[in-house]
Amino acid sequence: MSDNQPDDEVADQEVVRRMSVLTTTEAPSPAIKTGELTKRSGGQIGIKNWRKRWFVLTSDLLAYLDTEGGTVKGGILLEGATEARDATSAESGNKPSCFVVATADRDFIIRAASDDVRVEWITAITDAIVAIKAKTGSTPAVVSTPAVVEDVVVADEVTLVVAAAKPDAKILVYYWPILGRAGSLFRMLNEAKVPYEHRGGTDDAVCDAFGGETGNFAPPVVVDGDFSLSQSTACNLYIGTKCGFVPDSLNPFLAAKYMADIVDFFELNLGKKNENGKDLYEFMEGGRFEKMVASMERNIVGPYYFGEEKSYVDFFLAQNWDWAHECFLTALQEKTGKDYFAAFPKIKAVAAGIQALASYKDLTGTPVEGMFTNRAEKFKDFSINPEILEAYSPDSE
Ligand SMILES: N[C@@H](CCC(=O)N[C@@H](CS)C(=O)NCC(=O)O)C(=O)O
Repeated sequence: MSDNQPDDEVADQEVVRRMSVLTTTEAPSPAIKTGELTKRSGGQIGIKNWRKRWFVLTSDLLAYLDTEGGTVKGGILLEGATEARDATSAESGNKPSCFVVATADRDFIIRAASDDVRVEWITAITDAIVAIKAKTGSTPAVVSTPAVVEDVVVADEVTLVVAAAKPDAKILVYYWPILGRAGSLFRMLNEAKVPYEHRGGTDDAVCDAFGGETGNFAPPVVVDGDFSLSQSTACNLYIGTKCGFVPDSLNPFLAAKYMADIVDFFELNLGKKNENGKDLYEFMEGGRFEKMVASMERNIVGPYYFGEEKSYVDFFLAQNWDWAHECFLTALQEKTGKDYFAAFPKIKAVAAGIQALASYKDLTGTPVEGMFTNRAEKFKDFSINPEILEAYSPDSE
């Protein structure tokens, strides 16, 4: 059964009735197991939300409440449940310790705090389902199908739906044979060991800039089954989500903002001001560079953008960092002897954290194998013109 249905979390009357019986003294069906778990809801407009819920398992019900002793948000009448089992990585979005409770109507995806806790819940729910079947000999009945969507979600643990129309299709990344704007995509796919194929920027008429009529203008373009998209920020969000670089602490609205900040700084400011020595000098030394970097620094919790776990935003920052350094910042720093990011340890730590990944050094399978051992050759078209560096001063043109 698929779980791609609008979510709900408006408790069915029968769930509430059974829960209220449970809380009375003459409870015929005491709780077998209780505890906090995180439940994935099948939200609207492609957004899946993960919410912490207090779960109560009885002999005939798995109910979930907003808090322990709080309001019943929904539940599964176990006579309608078919099984409890480990979730596949597609179902969990690569989150660890997830399990599925399947019913005739939908699959509930639930995350436990550890694999051991997951086993405990699967065992307890399975025992309850088996006991009901033994008693009634029943086949699954239609269960609670609440009709109303729960309150509008504000970013507690949100994951985009990345289920493509053909979930088993290999991801295609169309880009030139360099890391460039697709670098974070290749790095995330490599790190998560998600199979993909690199194709050239002009292949398959996938971009409108090169003969296509797809609505995707320029590389990078990601094609996943019947779904495709371009723009490095959007591709980064899609591939990052697909690869599971979505820590629980990630706020998707802030993630979008951070990626836009990164593009503004690296592409639209740093990447434009480096076209002549005077502008570059004014940008780097006149206060604007520091102001922009300081602002980005304030957004990083540390050691990564959203805390302990790395997210797709961190890969995006690292890629822009690498590109700017390879193209001109390293050369500028060598010329002036300055470390322009010395006062910004958090940004440095994000870049260093991504660069420290084993997959970062091993680019096997990407279009750019050997890039770091042959930097001058790979970057010769992108490196800053030495004359601009020579003219790096307040009064030259
Ligand atoms: N804003 C777009 C820019 C895309 C872009 O400029 N792609 C370059 C390669 S990095 C390209 O090949 N453009 C072809 C063109 O504009 O005709 C993004 O971030 O993906």
